[in-house]
Amino acid sequence: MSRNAEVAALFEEYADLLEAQDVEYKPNTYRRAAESIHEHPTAIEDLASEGKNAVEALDGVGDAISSKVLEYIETGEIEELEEERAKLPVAMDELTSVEGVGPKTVGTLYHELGVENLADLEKVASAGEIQELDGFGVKTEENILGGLEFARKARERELLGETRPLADGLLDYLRDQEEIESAEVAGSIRRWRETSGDVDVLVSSVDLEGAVESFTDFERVERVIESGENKASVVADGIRVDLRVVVPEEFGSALQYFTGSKAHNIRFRNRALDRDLKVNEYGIFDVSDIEDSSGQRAGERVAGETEESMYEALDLAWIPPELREDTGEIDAAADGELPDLIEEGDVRGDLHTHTDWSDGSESILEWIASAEEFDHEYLCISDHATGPGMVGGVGLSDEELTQQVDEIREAATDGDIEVFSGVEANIDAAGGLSVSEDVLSELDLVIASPHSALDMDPEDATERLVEAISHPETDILGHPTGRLLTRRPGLDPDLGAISEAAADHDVALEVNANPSRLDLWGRAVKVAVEAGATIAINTDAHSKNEFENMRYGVHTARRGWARGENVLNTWPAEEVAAFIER
Ligand code: DGT
Ligand code: CA
Ligand code: CA
Ligand code: ZN
Repeated sequence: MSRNAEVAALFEEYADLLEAQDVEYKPNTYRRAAESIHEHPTAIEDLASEGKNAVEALDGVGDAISSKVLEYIETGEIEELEEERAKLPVAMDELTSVEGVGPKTVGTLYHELGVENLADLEKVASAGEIQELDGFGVKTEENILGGLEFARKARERELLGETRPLADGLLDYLRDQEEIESAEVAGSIRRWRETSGDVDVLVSSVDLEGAVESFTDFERVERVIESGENKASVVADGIRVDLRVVVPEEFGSALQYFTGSKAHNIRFRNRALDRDLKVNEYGIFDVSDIEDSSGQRAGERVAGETEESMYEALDLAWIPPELREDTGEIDAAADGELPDLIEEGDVRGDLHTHTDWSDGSESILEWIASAEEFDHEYLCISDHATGPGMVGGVGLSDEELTQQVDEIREAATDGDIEVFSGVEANIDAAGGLSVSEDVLSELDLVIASPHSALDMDPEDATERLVEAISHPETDILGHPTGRLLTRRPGLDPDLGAISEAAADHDVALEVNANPSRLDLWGRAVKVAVEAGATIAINTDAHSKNEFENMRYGVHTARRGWARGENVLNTWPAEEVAAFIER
């Protein structure tokens, strides 16, 4: 594991501390460096061991910052950061995680009210002390209280982008153990829900205790919370993981039960009761001959070894875990009307990506090669345009965009892959786009995304997004709500209204596959698909490894009942070209 994220977080903190004290320019310099270090594929400690020049070669990293990197790797501390921390001794990361609280607010709240952490913030906000401050008002205080509530709930859940890789690593390890016959992740992660309370893992074995022991021996386990003869709970990578071990004959029934969701299981169980069957984690039992049906394992067992047998016993087709949210999947399975869901292998390209022309890490040529390596048939380069929400000179001007189109078209002639030249334009508060019509019409593909004013009320947000969709040049509405999971809620538009507008204007609605966004999400995708809108699943990749995030988008679209044909980037390149031309 490289230490890039750790070093980047320190520079972020440093930038915030400076900004809180009204230092100009410098904060953005440090933020840019933090991002560049974070995104860089080489471990920062390896670069540091090569010497100062190797660190300084990173984008946005100059003399002062590279010295601090070396200082930190060598001594474990950055003196200037320690000085700033002493001037402003606050839990910066914690406080700024509250929507509506930026570094400057943190500075003011510390100096005026002595707020150092979330508990302090909660106290002064509920006591009405914030609205009394100069430049703050009742509305600001309300926003902070709302942000606190959201942050409190969010802190209890982990991103799928953290839990899924942990589960994958654990499953690989468990499946290698001699005494373990099969292993699966269950719970919300198997359903690909965007956040999870914990990781639930199920294994089958005839040696229950041996399997529990293998589990607690997993190298990423930091702490064993409890361990019994057929179950255990541990903390691994800072995340709670629950294990259940069952005998092989019960694997299917236990998997069905522990996959959930709870609402799905309740409907499943009620359907069983209608048929005089009893369902539990040990199987399905025929209780038609038994008068007192309360006995735990009474009745003849009719299913349980496989999950398919469980559904079959209730005259149902096997239901993909992503659909198990009680939104009509049981009726659809009974009627043979489950959708033929999109699969990871259906995806042919990625239509929202960034190069080093804005805040991505690779040049146009490198980026095209990376997409080819990833076996994409096509790629859209859609760097940020300047405009509302873009800070620190990240976005491209009209003139730069015009230059970039030429470079992309030139670069694209060499490779085997179709390259669309695009832009990610910013949607302003009124729904207008931050790029001139002339330039937009020169580009192959226009993504319109909200990056600012993300706390407007639902009616205004709907109007704003419908306006952006109605723009004649818009092809894709990018991360439609701008939400950041566990960090900020984003816009809350009328999903039916934006879906209808998208269908009318031949604009695709994005499922942004970045695991911090997953925007749109399952329920929203279902609304969009039902309204006849087209979906685009894009990674918004800024560096090569982020191409891998496509799978989170695909499974999110599956949660929205999307078929391959509903998704623009499963279509052949010519059909995509035709869609964005009209
Ligand atoms: P999470 O962890 O909050 O993201 O959500 P889940 O769905 O993973 O829930 P969790 O970990 O509490 O339980 C895992 C699964 O076990 C759940 O999806 C369904 C099943 N389950 C747990 N408790 C009950 C229950 O009381 N009744 C039924 N029918 N199923 C349950
Ligand atoms: Ca769970
Ligand atoms: Ca659990
Ligand atoms: Zn964006």
